[in-house]
Amino acid sequence: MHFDALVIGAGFAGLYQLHCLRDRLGLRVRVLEAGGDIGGTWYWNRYPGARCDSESHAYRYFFSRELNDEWQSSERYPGPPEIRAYLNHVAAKFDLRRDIRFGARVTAAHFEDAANRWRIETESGEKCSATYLVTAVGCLSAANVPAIEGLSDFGGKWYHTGEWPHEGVDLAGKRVGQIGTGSTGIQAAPVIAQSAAHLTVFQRTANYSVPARNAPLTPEFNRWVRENYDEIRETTRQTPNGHAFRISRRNVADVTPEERQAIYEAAWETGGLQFRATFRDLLIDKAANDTAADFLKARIRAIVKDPATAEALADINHPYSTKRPPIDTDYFETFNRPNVSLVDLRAEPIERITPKGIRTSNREIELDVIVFATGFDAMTGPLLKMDIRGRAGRALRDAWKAGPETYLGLQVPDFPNLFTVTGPGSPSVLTNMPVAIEQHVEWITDCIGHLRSHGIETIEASPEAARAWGAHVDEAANATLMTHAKHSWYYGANVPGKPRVFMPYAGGLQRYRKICEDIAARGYEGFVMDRGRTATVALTAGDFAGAAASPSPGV
Ligand code: NA7
Repeated sequence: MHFDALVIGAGFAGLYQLHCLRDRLGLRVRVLEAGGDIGGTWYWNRYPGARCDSESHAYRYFFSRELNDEWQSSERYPGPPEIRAYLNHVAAKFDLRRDIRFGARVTAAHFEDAANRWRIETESGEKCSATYLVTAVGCLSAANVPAIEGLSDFGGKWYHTGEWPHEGVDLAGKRVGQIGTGSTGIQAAPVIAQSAAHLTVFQRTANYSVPARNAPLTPEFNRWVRENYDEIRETTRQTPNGHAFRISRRNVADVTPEERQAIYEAAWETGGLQFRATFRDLLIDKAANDTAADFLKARIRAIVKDPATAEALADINHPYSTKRPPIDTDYFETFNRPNVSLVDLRAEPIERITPKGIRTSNREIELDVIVFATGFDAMTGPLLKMDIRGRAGRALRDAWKAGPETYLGLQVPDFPNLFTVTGPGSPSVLTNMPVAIEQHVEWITDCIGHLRSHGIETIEASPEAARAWGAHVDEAANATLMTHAKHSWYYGANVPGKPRVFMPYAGGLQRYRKICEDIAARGYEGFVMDRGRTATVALTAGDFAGAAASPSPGV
């Protein structure tokens, strides 16, 4: 069967892309989704304590005021069931389900040069073709289970948080080992500890965390959200990270140490990701960052009663927020429970998994269940899991051998009519995702609309533009302190053998939006339309609005 557009994935991105292409452009669209229902990352992430770190009033679509008015969030941060309920509401309102096939995992997508179309195949052998291929596969959807020797011999059960069984896991009375202390592990540990007989947390890298301070939302707050739709929407568009809070304009050095302490204390009480919005220079000036880092480390030492555990938890050696900053509910407090212990893997690394548990260099810890909160093959992983081939059979896996090469994170040279929503090289994971998703989906929709109204068959990134953009992505990252945390999934460092390239665009979503708009307004500069018929425009990193000159990192 042939479609105008084939969309892979039915999360926030895929649903909105379907709506835009079908209902605004009138295209024949099919969505293929590997999961059994809509939700994307929230279909899979059902681990204990799972919750979105963006606040409910911003973690939503903004394309429809009516939709905003209809939806009531129940808590400050939405949990997976509420996000799925929201997306179900969206799907029903815009009648989206009829064009989505579930349980359809795309395994291959090959571009056929002669016909200018994509040929797509699913795991079950289903085949179809499409003029445009849009990947809406999410950035954090390829689970990373580390290859620790002995896992297959383990006598208990093991789970990755990102592929948690939908029926739940009964941890009551169980000895649970949790590997990983990123955002996920920090959310999961306090909840697992409540039911497990004993929880052992295996920490390789200590992490900062700020209390989330989740709470029920009042009817007054929900009314405020309805009444201030325009302002909230505008804020998410003006900030570098797409959240509904603004980043302070002051620098750390603008205030006295006492004032600074009071500001941090107030932010700690408010809770959430906005802690990093307290000063504008936290991510660009190491001395400024040190003040936040010291404050947060002091909090850990004040909360955790056992001095050795407190020291291991506070022994953090990357600047604050240079890895994805977690927020938590009672994470550090959890280590005061009698049934929780911490294993510092820097002092005693894991040697192997045994039939009975985990053996470190010092001892064997017996376990009934191992929880891998070990993250994802981020950003490129979900794309490279599929066999995507562009012109002349060129594999994306080969094109990206040395790291992802994209133009704006939207297109790849030699892969015509392939659009990657929140692809590598776009702000994506450094933002409140739905806002970045909306921007991408709308840009892609406008672009496809332009192609159709101008009788253009194909569009692809020019190699020169992709090279220039890659240089600019580097430049934007280098203008921040994120280069101090090279051991992060932003750099692909969590997956052995993955190229070490800073993947998201750190120049800020508001700046990125402007760059994308300007490029479209200049006739899609840097893109090649109907290759062979048009000339390419050579670009350099300097063409992108001098973003590195006044860094405003989108994190
Ligand atoms: P992250 O942030 O990648 O965290 C994974 C954690 O697992 C982190 O603490 C890792 O330590 C640890 N890890 C990974 N592999 C191992 C091995 N082999 N041994 C011990 N520890 C290991 O993933 P999350 O799921 O927490 O968060 C991902 C994003 O989802 C999050 O940022 C939000 O955007 C939503 P490391 O730091 O690599 O030393």
